[in-house]
Amino acid sequence: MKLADVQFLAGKAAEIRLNLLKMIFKAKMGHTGSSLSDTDILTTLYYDVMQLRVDEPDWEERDRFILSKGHAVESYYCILADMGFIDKEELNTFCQYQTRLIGHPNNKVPGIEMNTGALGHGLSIAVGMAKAAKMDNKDYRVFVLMGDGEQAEGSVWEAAMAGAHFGLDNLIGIIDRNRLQITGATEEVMGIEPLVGKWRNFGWQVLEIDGHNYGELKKCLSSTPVEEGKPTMILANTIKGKGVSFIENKAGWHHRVPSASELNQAVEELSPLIGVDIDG
Ligand SMILES: Cc1ncc(C[n+]2csc(CCOP(=O)(O)OP(=O)(O)O)c2C)c(N)n1
Ligand SMILES: [Mg+2]
Repeated sequence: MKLADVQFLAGKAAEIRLNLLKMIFKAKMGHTGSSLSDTDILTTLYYDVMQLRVDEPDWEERDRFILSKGHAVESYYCILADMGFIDKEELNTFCQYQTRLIGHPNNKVPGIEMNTGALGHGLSIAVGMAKAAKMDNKDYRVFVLMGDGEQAEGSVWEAAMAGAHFGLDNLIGIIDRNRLQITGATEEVMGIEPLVGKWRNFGWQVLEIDGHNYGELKKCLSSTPVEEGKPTMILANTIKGKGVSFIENKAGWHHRVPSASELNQAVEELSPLIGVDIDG
């Protein structure tokens, strides 16, 4: 990956992180740690990987994306606004009375395929979409982002079987492996290891990467199917709260709202990363 591309994505991700923090601060609610955790994954997907048309959100050939860890909607809304699917001004209505920008993904918002939020359902929906593409001889791919705590949902494993059974090599799952869920460490709340072995044994091609490394993200998100006839699962090792020092790796920040002084500190940390020189 070219240095300029990495710099562009890093600058964009910092901007998204700042916008989502401001949005959460204004609304006085939101999933701060969860959204900061997946910002680099979503930024790479939306700005560098997926085939989309902003002026035609329902374009039939578009790649599909489902945010199965729907609580982390803030990074998602901020990216959709930055890309132009919705107006940036609308972010000010997040979680306000009668807004479309409710606290979990809402498919009344252009660019959003599916309402999610009850964990454990995104992969099943993605299996259906990927199967439909195969049946219709379409080339689009289906991406689905799950949480690691979400792996404790039984329905994930039913979908895992179906994805392999139907040979859905157009299906790419991503697990945001930040090792925390709502109340603490995933391995304390409900052990999910060995995760690589589980997915391999369910018949998936598994790739393990650094979920904050744009080069690694781009490479594996772009190079599927890795093996014809097999769905792919990308285990993205991440840090919950990534990008803001005092939020990183703290379960308490799952859905904590920053105070005014915390927001100022986050602005100080993130602002220098925005708008880096992409010619460098
Ligand atoms: C079926 C279901 N049960 C419980 C919840 C409540 N809940 C919201 S977020 C969350 C933790 C999710 O952790 P993880 O999947 O690791 O996501 P992260 O925020 O760490 O990326 C839980 C249990 C839910 N949304 N859906
Ligand atoms: Mg987690």
